Amino acid sequence: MAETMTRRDVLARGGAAAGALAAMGLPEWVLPALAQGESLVPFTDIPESFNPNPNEFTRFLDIRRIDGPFTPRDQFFTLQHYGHPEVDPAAYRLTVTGLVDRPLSLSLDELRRLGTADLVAGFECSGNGPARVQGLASNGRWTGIPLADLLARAGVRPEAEEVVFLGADKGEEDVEFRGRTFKVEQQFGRSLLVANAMGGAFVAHALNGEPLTRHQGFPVRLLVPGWYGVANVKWLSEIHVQQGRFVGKWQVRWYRTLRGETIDGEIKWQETEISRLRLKSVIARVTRAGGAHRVMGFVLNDGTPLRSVEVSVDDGPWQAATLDPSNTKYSWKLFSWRWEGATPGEHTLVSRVTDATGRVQPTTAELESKLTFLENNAQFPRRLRV
Ligand SMILES: Nc1nc2c(c(=O)[nH]1)N[C@H]1C(S)=C(S)[C@@H](COP(=O)(O)O)O[C@H]1N2
Ligand SMILES: [Mo]
Repeated sequence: MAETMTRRDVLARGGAAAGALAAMGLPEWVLPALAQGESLVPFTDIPESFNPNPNEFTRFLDIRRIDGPFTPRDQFFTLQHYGHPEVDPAAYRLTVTGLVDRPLSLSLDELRRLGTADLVAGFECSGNGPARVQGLASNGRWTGIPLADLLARAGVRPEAEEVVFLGADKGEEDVEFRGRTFKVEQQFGRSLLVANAMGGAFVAHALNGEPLTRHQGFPVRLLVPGWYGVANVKWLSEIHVQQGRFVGKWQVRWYRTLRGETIDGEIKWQETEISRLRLKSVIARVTRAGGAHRVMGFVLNDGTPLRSVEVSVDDGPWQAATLDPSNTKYSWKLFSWRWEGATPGEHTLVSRVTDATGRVQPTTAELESKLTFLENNAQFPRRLRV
């Protein structure tokens, strides 16, 4: 039985289309853009319960819709902890405070005038993984000002150690201390060492050439290229330069990894903060045009050049995929692979990426000693039916 369906078939069936998609194992929300004569090969591994809009503030990217380098603004994944604050653009100020020679208070107009640089950056949430069909990932072209330029205007004092980024969003938090719990209001906050803040972080007011959406942090957000999403503080309201470490909940408690490393036969347990993106590749979409199949996907990493992306079918040999020429250092890196001689039936496809330093994307088994679920960059086998 031919299990593929062209876009025209789906449209022609009108109201029946959603039912037809569901019968094929595709949830109703998917209708990817397809080229003329191209049809989508359905994945059979998408959990029935998978819901790309679990609540009004959260949105997953349907990775089967990826058909170009930039995620459209209305599809860009969205995740946050306190909902979406309303920020009045007329009253908005970004302040730079603390250990600086010249504290700043900038209006949105001033930031737009200063911020004319572009940065292409893709990222994922550190909680992304197979259960979310890897939909907590996106790639955008951001416009704004390099943080180093902003900090140079303010003049960072030599004794400064950290730069703290505070969002306009806040909520009540339980702060536990030796058996006692205090309820206090907290702003979303993250910090970077001064060296990391100066090394490529970016203050953006636009995504793909248009003002940020409320979902993506309107009017202004931070981007730390090559880092997990949590570093990219949205609705940015204050940049505070300080001595001493910032130890807020979202920095050192909620976003942590506990993993064991075997050294000389002994296991050592380590807790680390979530920082740079771990090397990951994902097969996102498989299409058929004529007799040929095309497998495409994306890689996320910390900006280290890549050595290879490979695809294996049904546990067969690794075969080299082609990286897209549109890829840049901090973008996600699109890849494609031509699948010759696909036979009708169920198949398993998996990709694996290796970077120039020799790091290889691990298997799920190789991540066994990671006890917490964040930073799951394991290879992601996909089931599909040809
Ligand atoms: N102010 C603020 N910024 C935030 C968050 C938040 O809760 N509040 N969540 C972070 C997390 S965990 C992620 S994964 C990214 C998601 O960014 P996006 O919604 O633009 O995809 O925003 C980050 N920035
Ligand atoms: Mo996240």
